[in-house]
Amino acid sequence: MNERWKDLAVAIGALLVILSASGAFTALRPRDYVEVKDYQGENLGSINDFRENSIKGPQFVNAEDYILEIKGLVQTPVSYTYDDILEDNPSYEKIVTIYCVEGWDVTLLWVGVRVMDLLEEAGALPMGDTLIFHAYDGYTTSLSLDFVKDNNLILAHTMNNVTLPPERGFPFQLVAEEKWGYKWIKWVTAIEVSSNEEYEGFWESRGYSNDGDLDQSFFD
Ligand SMILES: Nc1nc2c(c(=O)[nH]1)N[C@H]1C(S)=C(S)[C@@H](COP(=O)(O)O)O[C@H]1N2
Ligand SMILES: [Mo]
Repeated sequence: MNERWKDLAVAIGALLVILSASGAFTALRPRDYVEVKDYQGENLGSINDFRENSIKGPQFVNAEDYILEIKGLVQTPVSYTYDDILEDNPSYEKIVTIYCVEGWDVTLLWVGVRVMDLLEEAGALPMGDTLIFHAYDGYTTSLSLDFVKDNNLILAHTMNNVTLPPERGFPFQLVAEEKWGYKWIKWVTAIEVSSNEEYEGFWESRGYSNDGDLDQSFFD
């Protein structure tokens, strides 16, 4: 390296130290580490192994304006910011494979908050047995509340140690383990407690099974 480049490198280094001390990088929360590719002996796929075929293409959600609503059959509707969700709830990690009906799958390390923890403050009413998830692109899907509870389903904010990129669902994607990929809603904006077990989301109302169980055909 010649001297001029060395000086430049030192100047950039100093600038980075000042910026990180001043908190300018806190916007990169929760984590922006290098992607992990294996974890506790398991080989993981990559966040680049997905095929992007969302109904309206990638959505770009701004963390500063983001609100997650908990609504429907609840004692008190509640709205959370991105920071509220990450700061006030423990995060859990799981290695789970997502299978799309189009024939691809990816196994990743997911980190996120439990859906049931997010419902606690709002308080689901006794007749609420279904959760309808709404997304920024108008997509919806639903699951039974018992399934979400019994499997400790999480809304992931991190995949393979990297904050979800916009096209992967930033800020949150539902990790709907044991269900086909169309239940893994991205860009989640609201969780609605409902008593309508027959509710059909975007793909479900177009002929895909409402149970969405991986061990069954995805056609109704
Ligand atoms: N909001 C939203 N979530 C969505 C979708 C979508 O179109 N919009 N597509 C679903 C489907 S069919 C799959 S397989 C998974 C993963 O899709 P991806 O590879 O496009 O991320 O996201 C699911 N979640
Ligand atoms: Mo899919």
